[in-house]
Amino acid sequence: MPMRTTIEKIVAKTLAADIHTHLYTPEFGPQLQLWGIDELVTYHYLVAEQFRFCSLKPEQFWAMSKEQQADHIWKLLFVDRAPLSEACRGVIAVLKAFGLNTSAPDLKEARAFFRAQDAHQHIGNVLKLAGLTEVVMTNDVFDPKEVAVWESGVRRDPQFHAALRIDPLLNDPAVGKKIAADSGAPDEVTAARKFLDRWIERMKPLYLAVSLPPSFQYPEDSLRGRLLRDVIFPTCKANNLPFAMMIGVRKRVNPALVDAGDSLGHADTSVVERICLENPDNRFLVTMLSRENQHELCVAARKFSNLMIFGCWWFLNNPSITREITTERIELLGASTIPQHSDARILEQLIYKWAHTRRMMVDVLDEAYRALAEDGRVATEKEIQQDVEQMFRGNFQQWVGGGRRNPVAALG
Ligand code: RAT
Ligand code: ZN
Repeated sequence: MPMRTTIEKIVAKTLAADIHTHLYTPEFGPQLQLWGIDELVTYHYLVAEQFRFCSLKPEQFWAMSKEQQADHIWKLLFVDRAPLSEACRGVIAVLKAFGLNTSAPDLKEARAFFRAQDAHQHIGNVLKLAGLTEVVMTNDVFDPKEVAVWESGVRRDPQFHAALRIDPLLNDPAVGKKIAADSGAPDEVTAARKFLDRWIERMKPLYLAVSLPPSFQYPEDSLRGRLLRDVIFPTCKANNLPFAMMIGVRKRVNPALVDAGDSLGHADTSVVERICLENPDNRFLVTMLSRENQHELCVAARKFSNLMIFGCWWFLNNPSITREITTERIELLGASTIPQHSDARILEQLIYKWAHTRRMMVDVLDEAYRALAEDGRVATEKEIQQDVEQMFRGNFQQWVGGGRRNPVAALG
């Protein structure tokens, strides 16, 4: 069988684990568990794009109901013109996957289709279509909607893992003070430690996570610096949990756009190196948002085997860029990376985001194994299978599975 056909077959049939999503099960309630055509079409990536093609003011857009927003975006981005962007093509790919009209003049047919689905069965179908074994949620313990669900003792779906997300604690000094005041603890550090211990016990997360600005520094004489050193790293170590750092987001550069108003910036990769060096017994999962950080991050992972790079995050999740970054990672790190996560916020996005990842992986691996063959070694089908399994699921399982791991000893 020609090599590309073998790679296509393996990539298509190898199941993946999705290490970072914003998805929930129905038990979390309709405000958190998003699915269906109106949510798909009003995805915040598309909210940002529709402002490129009309003169609506943000306040006029937000004044519309969800259905009105979806109708408006559908007409503007999908009917009046070809839906060219990555986020637009994603909606088209989802419609196609369910046999729905991708050139529909309106959303009637799609609405009827999604309304007719049983929520639990639909989740199963979507995971199957996306080729996934499991997904990791993003559980914000500072969101009262989530807190209420967790405190009610929510039933855990084994395919949906928790990740304890702590952005407000690390990015807003007022939050640390409030936790201390609420708990009567003498200081933020003591209060935060107790707070996290309680949530780890309740949530049983696979990892702790934070998103950080490009200006992120460590060590630093700030509350964030102290919390990282005295609370986060020791807590993760004591509980044998990785710490995920998602670095490079500039929040609300255009606040009126809400979630669609965030941007990115080049961050300092030496901070990641320092953290890995000073905490050799901790495991770190790192993704960076700026394309300009990617090469440095690969080199950092060659130096520190407690660093696992994951995903082409958010604005990077476009085929031209994922291809470049994944090629670079494989050239520098072999299969010792987690090439992609979906970041899906709406259930059915799993279908297109993973289809696009698989398409990209075939191209990247085809080139990599072809180069290897030209240099004198034809990889066997078994070897290709092993690499794809490691990148799609093995690195995830070992990294979050509690075991100290070393995918490939530091490469020098
Ligand atoms: O990709 C996104 O949807 C962003 O809005 C963020 O949620 C980002 O992925 C994050 O996890 O902070
Ligand atoms: Zn995310």
